[in-house]
Amino acid sequence: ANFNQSSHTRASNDVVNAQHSETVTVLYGSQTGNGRGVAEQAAEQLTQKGLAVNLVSMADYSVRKLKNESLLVVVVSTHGEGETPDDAITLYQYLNSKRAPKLDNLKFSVLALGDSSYEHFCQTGKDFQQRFIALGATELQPIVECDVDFQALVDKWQQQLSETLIDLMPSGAEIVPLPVQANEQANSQTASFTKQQPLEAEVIISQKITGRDSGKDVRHVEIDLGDANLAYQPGDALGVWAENSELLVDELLNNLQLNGEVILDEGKSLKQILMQDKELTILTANVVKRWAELADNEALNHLVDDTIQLREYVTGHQFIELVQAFPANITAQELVALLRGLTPRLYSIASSQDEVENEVHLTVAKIAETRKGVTRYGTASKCLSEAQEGNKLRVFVESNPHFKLPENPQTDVIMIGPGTGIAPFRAFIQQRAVDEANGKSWLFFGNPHVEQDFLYQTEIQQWLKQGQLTQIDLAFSRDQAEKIYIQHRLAEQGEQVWQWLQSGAHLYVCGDAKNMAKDVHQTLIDIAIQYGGFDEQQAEDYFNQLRSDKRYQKDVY
Ligand code: 2AM
Repeated sequence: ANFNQSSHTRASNDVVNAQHSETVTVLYGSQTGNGRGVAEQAAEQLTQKGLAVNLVSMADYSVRKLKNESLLVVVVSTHGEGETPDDAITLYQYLNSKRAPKLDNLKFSVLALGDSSYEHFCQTGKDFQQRFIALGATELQPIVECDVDFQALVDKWQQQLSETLIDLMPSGAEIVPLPVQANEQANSQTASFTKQQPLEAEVIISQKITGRDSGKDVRHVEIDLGDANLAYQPGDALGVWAENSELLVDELLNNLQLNGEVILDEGKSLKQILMQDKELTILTANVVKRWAELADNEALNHLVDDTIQLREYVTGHQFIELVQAFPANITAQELVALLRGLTPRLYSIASSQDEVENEVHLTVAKIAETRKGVTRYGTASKCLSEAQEGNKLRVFVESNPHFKLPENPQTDVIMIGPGTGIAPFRAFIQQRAVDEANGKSWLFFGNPHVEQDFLYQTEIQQWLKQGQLTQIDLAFSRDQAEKIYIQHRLAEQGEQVWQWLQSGAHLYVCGDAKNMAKDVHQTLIDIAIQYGGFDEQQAEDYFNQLRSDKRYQKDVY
């Protein structure tokens, strides 16, 4: 890196000696691009401070190097229900195995990324930290657990990290003024639309694809990308920014007896901030705890002290309901500080660009929950479900390297996607048709009722007829007395599933993380035990190996 190209001088405490001796290894493991982005940013900052930095993905890291590291920065995310990203599996297992080395000479810092609306928030990061400590390493600074609106915490962590690391370095002779850091990303010219700079796209159609009597409202949504250069691959997700509804914000302001017109620091009104920048429809444990402090209500205090009750409350309510049930006084500033930042919603893309060209398709379940006679909606799903032709949406592509078709078109694929989990498989099947791939394909799909909830039924029948889809197994859970789920179909087909896997098939799971993906995983373990002759541990190892080999990929939420 070029440290002394500029003569801009900063405050003297920012001026450091270049060419420090010890290398700082920055290791990242992330399912989406966030972890990599944060790691790159950290590496760049440390480099600019004159430190020697080695930035590596956990997927490319040779675990044997670990014992020789002295300074390690780990950025790792947790996804779904406490799951380790695929890239991190090998290192994670190594650290937890008997082969793990003593790390007495290691100083490290973990930055964990997660989503606090899930139960096992930042679990992978916490596990890494615990293992490093157990192996004798010491923390450079306490673990930082970041929520989905992570930037401010990341900046603070980074700042502190560079100060700590610089203090550790032997002081050299040469003092070099630093170049003023440019804020743009190095690749800003090539990257077209991003989370921060989304594309404004138009809705073509939003069509209900569940029946009139279905308990679910699922829409097939088509969006026109126009002539914008927004490329995506099957398996990628579309990020959709949606504002909170004005009705909901007014109701909240009314309940809190706050004036929405007051202008806060950023020159925006409270109402604008609540509509555009704050999360109102996904509740987190943190928000409830902080609200409990203000409300000082006995029942609520009990609730926040009971982890299980709190979790249930958080998943079953919105902020407005908390406010209504447990009134408290709060100022506009306090409210803004208490609420989590609004984040875009990610939808697995349901189309192949080679098939639909300048369009992108989504499969959207409208979130609508009625409690005490009042229906509460999900922010983006409401907006997408009710969209009319020509409505504008702010979107961007969130690429997902961990959910990709096999490179070899002859490789077989097993796709497990009940409910809206079918979305990326529609993209996969379209893509394989365009590519004239001749590998076999097998879809497992399920939903409550065949009459009401057989999503994309006509298309699926076409695919089967034309051979784009080789095989399908269906589980309509409520069409008979006992529940039948896709994992039951998977178990019934265990022998054949095992044969496919043995001959190199790739396995994909998309949909509910909490129950479905776990039950499917257990069923796969049972299949490997029964047909592969493994014990439980060997079966786990087998699927972990498949994950590392990118042959078992999940997109679960
Ligand atoms: P249910 O609602 O009748 O229980 C898509 O949402 C489908 O997934 C539905 O048919 C739903 O069935 C089913 N489902 C619910 N829990 C599941 C689980 N643990 N494993 C697999 N499928 C499940």
